[in-house]
Amino acid sequence: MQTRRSFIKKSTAVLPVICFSNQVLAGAVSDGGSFPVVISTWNHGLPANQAAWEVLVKGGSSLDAVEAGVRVPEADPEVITVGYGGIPDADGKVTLDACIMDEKGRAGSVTFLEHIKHPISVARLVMEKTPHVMLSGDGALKFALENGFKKENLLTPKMKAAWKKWKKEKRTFSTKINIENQLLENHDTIGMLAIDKEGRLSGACTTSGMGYKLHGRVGDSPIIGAGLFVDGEVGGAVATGSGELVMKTLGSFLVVEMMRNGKSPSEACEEAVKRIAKKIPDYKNHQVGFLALNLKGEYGSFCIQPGFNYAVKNGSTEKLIDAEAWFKTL
Ligand code: SD4
Repeated sequence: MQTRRSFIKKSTAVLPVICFSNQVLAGAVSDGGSFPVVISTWNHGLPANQAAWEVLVKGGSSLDAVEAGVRVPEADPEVITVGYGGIPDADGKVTLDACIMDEKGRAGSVTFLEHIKHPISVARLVMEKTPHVMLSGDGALKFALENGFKKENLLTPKMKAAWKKWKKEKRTFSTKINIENQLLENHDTIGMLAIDKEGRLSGACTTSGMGYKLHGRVGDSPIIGAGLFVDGEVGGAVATGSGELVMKTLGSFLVVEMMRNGKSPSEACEEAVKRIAKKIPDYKNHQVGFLALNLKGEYGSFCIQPGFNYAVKNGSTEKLIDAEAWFKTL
C-alpha cells in the first residue's frame, strides 16, 4: 500500500515528465503578470487548463473557460476526487459539490448532488437561471434533470471495490492527513481561476469531497467565500484540502480581502494559512492549499504541508509549480 510519503515522492518524480520542458518551481513568490491566463489545483490541472485555454485563445469568456476546464477532471474516472469515478461517501454514494463565480459577482453552487457527471454546469445554471445561489441534494438533482442533464451512475467498479474494502476493514473516517495512506482519499479537488483577453476573471471549484465522508457532509468547495471567491475589482482565490478548516476561516474570501489590502497573491495565500494555524488547534494534522490570481494575471499559492502543486498556463508558459508550505517537511 502506498504511504503518504511515497505518494509525495512518486508525484514529485513524475513532475518533469508532465511538465514538458518546463522546470518545476518552488517558492511563495507571486509569478505571472499577463493574461489570458488560467491556473488550477493539482496535477490534473494541466489537462483542465488546456481545455480552458482553448476557450481563452479564441477570445472566449473566462466563465466559459473555467467551466470547460473543470469539466475535464469531472468526466475522467481516473481522477478519483472529482465528478465521475470520485470516491464515494461512507454509504457508498458519490455526492458532489461545485460552485462557479464571475467578475460581476454572480455565483452559483450545488451541494450534495448525486448522479450528475458535471455539477459545475448545474452550478452555472443555478447562477444563470434562478434567483438563488445554492441548490442542494434532491432539489439540485431535480433542477438538473428538469434542465436536460442525464441521470448517471457515477460509482465506477474500481471505486465500488475500494469502498467495499474500506467497509470491510471497518476504518473510520478521518480528516487528518498525517495518517499514512490518507492523502489520496482526502485531496485533489479542482479549483480553477482564469482571466480572459478582456481582463474578466472567473473561477470554478468542483469535487467529490473527502473520501468516505458521512453521507450528507458538504465541504468548502461549493461554499462561496470558502472554496472559491472572485471579486472583479481585486482577484480570485480557490482552496483545496480539509474543507472544515477552510469553512471555519472563510479562506478564499480572506485571500481576496488580503489582496484588496495590497498583498500579492502568494502573500495573501500565506496569510490565510497563518489564520488557520492561529485559529484551528489541530491544523498540523491537515492539508489546506490556497491558490490566488489578481487582475494583473499574477498568481501565487501557499499550503500547510508540502505536497500541494498547481498548474499554470498563459501565453508564455505551461507548467506545474510546487506551492510553498508552512511546514518544510512532512
Ligand atoms: C472538501 N476541500 O470536500 C474538499 C476536498 C479537497 O482537495 O479539496 N480535496 O473538503
